[in-house]
Amino acid sequence: MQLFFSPTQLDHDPKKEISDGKLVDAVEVPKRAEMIFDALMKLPQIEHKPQQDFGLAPIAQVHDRAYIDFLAAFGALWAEAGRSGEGFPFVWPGRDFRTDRVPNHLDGKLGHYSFDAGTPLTDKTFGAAYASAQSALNGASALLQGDQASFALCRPPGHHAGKDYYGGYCFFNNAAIAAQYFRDQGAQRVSIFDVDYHHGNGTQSIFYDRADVQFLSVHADPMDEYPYFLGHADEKGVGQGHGHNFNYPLPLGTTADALMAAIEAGLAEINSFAPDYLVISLGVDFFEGDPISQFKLTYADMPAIGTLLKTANVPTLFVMEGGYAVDDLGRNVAALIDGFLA
Ligand code: Q9C
Ligand code: ZN
Repeated sequence: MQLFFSPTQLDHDPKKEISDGKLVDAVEVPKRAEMIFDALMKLPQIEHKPQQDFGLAPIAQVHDRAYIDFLAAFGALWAEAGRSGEGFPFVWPGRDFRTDRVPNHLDGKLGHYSFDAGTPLTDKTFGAAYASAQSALNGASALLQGDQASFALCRPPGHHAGKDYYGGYCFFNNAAIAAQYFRDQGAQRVSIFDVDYHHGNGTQSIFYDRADVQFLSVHADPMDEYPYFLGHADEKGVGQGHGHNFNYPLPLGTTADALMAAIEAGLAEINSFAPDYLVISLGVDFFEGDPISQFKLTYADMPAIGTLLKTANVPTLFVMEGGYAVDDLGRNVAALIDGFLA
């Protein structure tokens, strides 16, 4: 199994984030990727090679150009405003405000292109998010060339990012970019199974009206957990996309049995859809020791999840999403992948 990761992804190195009314230490940090990389490299089946640059075009197949340009320009705009530290939005359009104009002022732009204040933006974010998306594209490319499985160690993560907004530590939607790339390279149908503690709101939104990309997500019930405003079971898709979106919200405190039952239900839908490729948006923030999450899976539960995902029996691209128990992160991901490869 090829592993894709570029050190440029480490350049997004925020020190602080806003949480619980305070500026606290950032949890989505470069060390996450280092821990996962080191643990995966210890698996005998993993190989890591230099990767290709697919450019901005496949990213622009998913994200608006103006949004991409804003992320690229952010560092200069922030410095020009004489500010230091990470950028955070603090004003958003209310329900009946206008969103058809992008404000000139930096604070207006930040609100226009985001949906939360918990996601630090730095002058290095664009480059790192670009490199993260390239890892996903390399992973997709490996499957297009015939590999049965590949692992894109994406970080910053992607599944909360929509076509023109960031949030939830996500800037470019790596899983969506990979899925779209499969389609643009001739695949007929692609499934994205989001197995992260949080609902993959960005990915759902991007494909909500499409029949060619099926989206499924197991996650903590949005009534009680971030992102709060999307991820309910009655979100089925619209227009051509109706019947191609599946949400499996689960209660806080969920353990392995219930999570695995939800994953099995999702796998049955994937099986009927018969995709050419499967993208797994993988977050291990369902781990009991995760500092921001409230599911109760243990290290010992990880291999069985990997083994279960393998039963999809479709060429599979893993795209890394969340997981914030940094010291346990590498071994949790490696144990799950070991279960998948067994
Ligand atoms: N007080 C991913 O897992 N909210 N993103 C944290 C902590 C944001 C998680 C609040 C959680 C986003 C990719
Ligand atoms: Zn998550």
